[in-house]
Amino acid sequence: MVVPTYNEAANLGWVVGRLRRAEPGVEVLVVDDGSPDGTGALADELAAGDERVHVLHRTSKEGLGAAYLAGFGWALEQGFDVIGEMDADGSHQPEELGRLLVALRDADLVIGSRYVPGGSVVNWPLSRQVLSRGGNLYVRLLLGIGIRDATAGFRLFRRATLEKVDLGSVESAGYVFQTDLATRTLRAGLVVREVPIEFVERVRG
Ligand SMILES: Nc1nc2c(ncn2[C@@H]2O[C@H](COP(=O)(O)OP(=O)(O)OP(=O)(O)O)[C@@H](O)[C@H]2O)c(=O)[nH]1
Ligand SMILES: [Mg+2]
Repeated sequence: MVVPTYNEAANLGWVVGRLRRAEPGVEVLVVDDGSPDGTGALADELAAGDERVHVLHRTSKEGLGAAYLAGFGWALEQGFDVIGEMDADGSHQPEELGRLLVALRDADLVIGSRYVPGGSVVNWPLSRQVLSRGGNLYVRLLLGIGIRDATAGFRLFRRATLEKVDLGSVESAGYVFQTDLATRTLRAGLVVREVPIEFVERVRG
């Protein structure tokens, strides 16, 4: 699981601990963009105490997409068969990862989705819900895709999926990276499955 961080010192230990307990076989790569709050040093401490925790330090904040591309590159190089994404702030619950793993048995990309039946968002004000649902409707119409939650960042890719979507030509550096990768996966003729998740608004940081 690739976990990008920018100023997540209040959350990282909590989330990585939960992830390691929920899925002991999963390795974690923290990709920190030189967070001024010391998240990078905290990640190093976690890695020093756990051989399944790794850290990639980047020198400046270049956006979520750029951090994921770096993380995916590392994970592909290491030879992992399944490569995932999740936020470091607790919005994506490690305890739900097991269901995503099961769904990947017959999919090339699994998205933990807020907007399929059974999915939900906890503690978002109406304005944020409208922005997120509106953004999803917009990209769905613009790109002609059927994914209900194309902006979601709790995901699992098969290694072969990342190899087929030509990561070298990805230009989206920010949050639109998620939509870009989902669309590329569909256009490569691959199977995308959405699994309902409960998304929880960050409580700290
Ligand atoms: N490495 C890196 N991580 C980032 C960057 N921007 C955001 N992140 C991380 O990406 C994940 C998602 O970002 P969030 O800030 O939670 O985005 P959000 O959920 O839309 O916003 P919040 O409501 O504040 O939680 C978090 O783990 C962030 O720490 C970045 O530029 N570089
Ligand atoms: Mg968040």
